[in-house]
Amino acid sequence: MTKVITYGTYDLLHQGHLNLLRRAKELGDYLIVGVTSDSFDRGRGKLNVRNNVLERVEAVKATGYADEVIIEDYLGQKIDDIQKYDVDIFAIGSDWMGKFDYLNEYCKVVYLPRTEGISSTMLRAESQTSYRIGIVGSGRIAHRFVPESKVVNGAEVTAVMNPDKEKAEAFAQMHGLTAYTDYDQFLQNVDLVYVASPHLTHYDYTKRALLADKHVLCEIPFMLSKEEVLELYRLADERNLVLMEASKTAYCPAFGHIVTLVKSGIIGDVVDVKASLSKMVPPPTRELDAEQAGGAMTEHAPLTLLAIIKLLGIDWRDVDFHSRMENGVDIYTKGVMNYPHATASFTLGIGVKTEGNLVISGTKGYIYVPAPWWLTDFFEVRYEDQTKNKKYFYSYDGEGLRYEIQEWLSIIVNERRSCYKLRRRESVAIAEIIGKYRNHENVTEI
Ligand code: C2G
Repeated sequence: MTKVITYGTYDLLHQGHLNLLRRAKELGDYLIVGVTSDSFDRGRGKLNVRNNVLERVEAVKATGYADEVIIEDYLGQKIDDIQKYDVDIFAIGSDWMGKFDYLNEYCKVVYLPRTEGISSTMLRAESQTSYRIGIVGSGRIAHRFVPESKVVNGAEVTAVMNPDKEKAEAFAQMHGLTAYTDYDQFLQNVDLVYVASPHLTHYDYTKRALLADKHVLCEIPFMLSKEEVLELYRLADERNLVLMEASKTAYCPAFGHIVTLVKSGIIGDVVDVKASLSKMVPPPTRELDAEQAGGAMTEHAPLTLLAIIKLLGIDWRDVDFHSRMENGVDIYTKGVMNYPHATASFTLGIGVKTEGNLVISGTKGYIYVPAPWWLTDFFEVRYEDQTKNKKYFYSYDGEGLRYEIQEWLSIIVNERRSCYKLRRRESVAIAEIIGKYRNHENVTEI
């Protein structure tokens, strides 16, 4: 008996898949089809898959070509499967030509002709509303946003707005967009607004975008006080709009997994969270400019507070800050937060260098996430008995902004108002702590 194996996502199963499965089946007597798991696809950068794994398995079964369906869940599994199932032929579409030659060591590799003119990507695009995204601001993060948005279905950046005409035009030319210097005009020509402008302008640009009935994704620091966040969420609610904080770590798969592992108790009760983030910035730059709300706290607190608040919650009891100041900005701030049964600290530097890691300590063990923990792709769960330690690896694709863009669009399309990965009340708590610091509450200069 000749055994054939083939793999795929089989999202929105179409004629191309049917042809492939038929041809694969014709190569032998018994066909095994490996359907990718949802997390495997996310891990290899396929973020837009519509059908979940059960639906995809059902669709493959319904074709009648598969004698057996298995789930593909990890890199390297093909080699295991071929040996485990005693496979004679590995078949795959010609779009993968050459990519699986390494399997020749285990069985025969056949590249079957791909069906032209149809693909899951095409079908997803056809059935999806496409949104015109406008970017406010043209700085570093805005530059990264454009290529990242290209891998998310339904997102098309079409416009940029900067009151500085030269900057707006240079950015637009570089990315093939329309440049605007007038915000109202810009708002009339986009569906969604990504606010990536200087800190002190976030509130105003976001508010005006909401008043113009646009969904908004706003960069960190989201808002600089609790009151501002509450007001804007209220406004978004009244107008049935999505307002989301662009705290990219919150939406990245590995960070989400840390949170769920901790919540499921693998390190016992969490007693301490220590999060650090330091990036040296050479002057002159807005990060070192007091007039532009520069400083380690406004630059880096949003991500470290995200970790603390996701892990310990919003019911902290008190917070105090210790800052080293230079020319009116904190080049280093250490904050200590107390919870009824836990404590947390964050260490932030823009003119002081320190290790930027995250350590979550519990009654049974701890989780160590090395620097740069905010671009999470690896972490380790450690115990007293080191033989129980476990390392977790993930891919962190591109600049990592694709995860938040994907989430933003999915909330809009599915008519939800907020996202469990970063709840509104958590955004409010983060802004509240930043607001306290800016009001000089419990701040000691060192
Ligand atoms: N296919 C095809 N013609 C199309 C579209 C897809 O022949 N128009 C084939 C692909 O070449 C692949 C199979 O159908 O052999 C499944 O395609 P996808 O669902 O896109 O999955 P893919 O990402 O190619 O899975 O481990 C996963 C596999 O390595 C690849």
